[in-house]
Amino acid sequence: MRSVSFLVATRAAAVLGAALLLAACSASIYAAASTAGVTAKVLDATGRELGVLTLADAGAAISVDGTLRGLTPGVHGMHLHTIGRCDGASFAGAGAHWSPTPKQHGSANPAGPHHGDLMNLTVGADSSVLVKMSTPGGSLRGEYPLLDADGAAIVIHATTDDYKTDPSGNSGARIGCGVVSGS
Ligand SMILES: [Cu+2]
Ligand SMILES: [Zn+2]
Repeated sequence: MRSVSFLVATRAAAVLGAALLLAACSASIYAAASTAGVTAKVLDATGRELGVLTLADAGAAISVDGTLRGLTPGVHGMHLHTIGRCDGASFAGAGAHWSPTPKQHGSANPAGPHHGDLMNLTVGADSSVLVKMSTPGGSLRGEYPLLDADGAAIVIHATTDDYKTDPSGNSGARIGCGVVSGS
């Protein structure tokens, strides 16, 4: 009798252990799917890769991090645009700036900014720039989701964003584009 109840207890512990292992596995899969692996591979108009940027939820904002190379030295505007496409002449497929609320462009605009308005990139003489910034609001998939049905793209412009001229800060042509994607 003692040995039978010991056996039952052992089997129960084994089942419990398996259940905990399963729970741990599905929890880590869920975490990976919900918070990691959202990136944008940025290409120029000729299809040359400029770098990969990583996007992540950061409070009531989205962080954008990475390194870009092969850009013209100087200052370039950069924004999240509202459609996850980089096709068309001058990457027109990316659409306008991501703006889930009715705002105008720019942090220096009293009626702004768009959620997709980022800081200017200052590209050094070596043609590279370290990107470390965040959006003024929104989230990847929570409130004001960036990753809605039509996705999003990150766009780099030829010249400086003045942070106030609607709709795109007078930042010139679109010279780089990356579709935001991830599981
Ligand atoms: Cu833009
Ligand atoms: Zn804008």
